[in-house]
Amino acid sequence: MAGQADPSPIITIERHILDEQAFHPEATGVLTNILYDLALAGKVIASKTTRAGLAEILGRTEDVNVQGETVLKLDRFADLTVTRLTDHTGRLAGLASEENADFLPIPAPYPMGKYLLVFDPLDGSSNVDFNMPVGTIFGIYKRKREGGPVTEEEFFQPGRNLAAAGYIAYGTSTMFVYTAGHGVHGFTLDPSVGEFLLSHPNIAMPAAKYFSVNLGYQRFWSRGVQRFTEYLQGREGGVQGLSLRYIGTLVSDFHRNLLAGGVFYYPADTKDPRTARGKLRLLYEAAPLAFVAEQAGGYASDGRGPILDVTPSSLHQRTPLFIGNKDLILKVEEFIRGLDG
Ligand code: P6P
Repeated sequence: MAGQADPSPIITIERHILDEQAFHPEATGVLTNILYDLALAGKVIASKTTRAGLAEILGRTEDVNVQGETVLKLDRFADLTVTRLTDHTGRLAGLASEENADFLPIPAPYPMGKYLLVFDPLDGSSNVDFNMPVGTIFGIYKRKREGGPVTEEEFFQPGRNLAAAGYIAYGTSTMFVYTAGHGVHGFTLDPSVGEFLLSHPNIAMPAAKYFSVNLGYQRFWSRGVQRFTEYLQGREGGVQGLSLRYIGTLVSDFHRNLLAGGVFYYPADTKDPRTARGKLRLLYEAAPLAFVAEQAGGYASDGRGPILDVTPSSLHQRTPLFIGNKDLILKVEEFIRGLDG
């Protein structure tokens, strides 16, 4: 009927997170507020990434981070944005970022909270110079202890302990995707009102359409991973009809596979001693996305077992990562068990 109002409700991320809180009777609203803070950080970072070429924010700083990578101006901007929006609120006891060698305790005189934030402020940042999509990944843990100064080992928790996790994808639109243990929900930023609006409620990973891997490194993989790759390409009884899509930003490759169905993997390889255990980091990349994947009916493995069951022993520990449709990720575990011993 002409002029009939759209009956579907407009649900902002604030509204949705508050409704989510109902699932957690013990919730005090603190976790909710941390997610608000991260959504705001996403808006601020999006405002820079979508006009990086104009904002004099491209290019490199003089610094090299703990990964041995030159810190880009946008990395630093994203890291400071998340830190400055979360370190004084009394909700966190500490933050661990890809950009900093050590965790950041909450600076005096700010009050200490009961949660820990782990994050990669700008995943895929080297792609910004070429106008490719990038993202922010976050995970939120409860402290292991009540009160007192935070210690590094409080961050060494398996992903199974995550209270919430998600990412912000800065692409053709800006999306905030999160789970607090009751499904995965996606919000799209409406820049005209500056709000994230619910656009993808209860995301469930469909059957696989894509596989995402840097085939340029194929010769450096184990036999089991090479056999898995042949399987995905349809050889020797393998899967038929998968397309290869590889953006080179974990968040973007994961997000497409979450919505369209598929697997992403970055295996251990022999190309560089630094990637002998894989390139991606367990604490603030693999584990948060593994939580999202499992909540959407998928699965994430280090090639031997669930990523969510691995307890980190250092902040920047790397891990092989196989993530996406559960049937296919279980298949790579089978090939690795059978061929790599
Ligand atoms: P490669 C980006 O630098 C990143 O950390 C992830 O976002 C991405 O999945 C991976 O590295 C790409 O690595 O070796 O294929 O360029």
